Amino acid sequence: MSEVLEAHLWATPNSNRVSILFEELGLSYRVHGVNIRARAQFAPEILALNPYGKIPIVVLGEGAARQVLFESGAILIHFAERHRRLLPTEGPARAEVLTWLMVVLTGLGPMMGQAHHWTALAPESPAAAVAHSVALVVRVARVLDGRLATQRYLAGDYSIADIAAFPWIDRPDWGAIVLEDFIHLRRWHDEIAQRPAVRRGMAIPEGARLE
Ligand SMILES: N[C@@H](CCC(=O)N[C@@H](CS)C(=O)NCC(=O)O)C(=O)O
Repeated sequence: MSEVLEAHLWATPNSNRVSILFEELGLSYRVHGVNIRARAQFAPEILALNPYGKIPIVVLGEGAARQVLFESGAILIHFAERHRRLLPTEGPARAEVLTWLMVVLTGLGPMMGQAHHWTALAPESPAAAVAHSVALVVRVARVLDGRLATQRYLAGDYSIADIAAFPWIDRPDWGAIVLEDFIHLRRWHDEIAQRPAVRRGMAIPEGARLE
């Protein structure tokens, strides 16, 4: 019997990191939808898995071997190590992937999330908050664009750094940017968007919408 693998996800960029990862690795997993617009992330059963009340969450194994993982970066690293794919196992190549993964985890996702909040979700959009959050998105987008001017992927071969970045770059409007202003980032985006596993991963959970 195959090992239990469950993912608590919604149609969000951090969830899509995990669905793309699992699709790239060819894993069989069960998806549980957590509609964050309906505040389902604060249901007791979700808080019991992740006290932070955030998705993605992954449950692996059962009984004494059951393990709950949250934080998309930790999930990406755990499964890449376990399957020895999408992350070099040692040396400078591994450090390079982790370096760009950290840029994406700490600089891209949170800044785009803040920009999306101030430009689209908040009841008010104070000019200073909009300018500050969008400037930080532009700053990191320029860094990624510069990197991709000389590299096909963010760090060596296609890796978990690319998987972490893609679902955010696929939603440029959240950061009030247009990919036409970042031609190398756009080239990278358009190539990754063609990957069958990425297409499948971006459509999970099936039917989920972030409204
Ligand atoms: N650092 C976390 C961030 C997770 C996160 O913020 N997830 C969003 C969806 S993309 C969420 O759960 N939002 C609902 C909330 O914060 O209440 C990660 O990388 O997994």
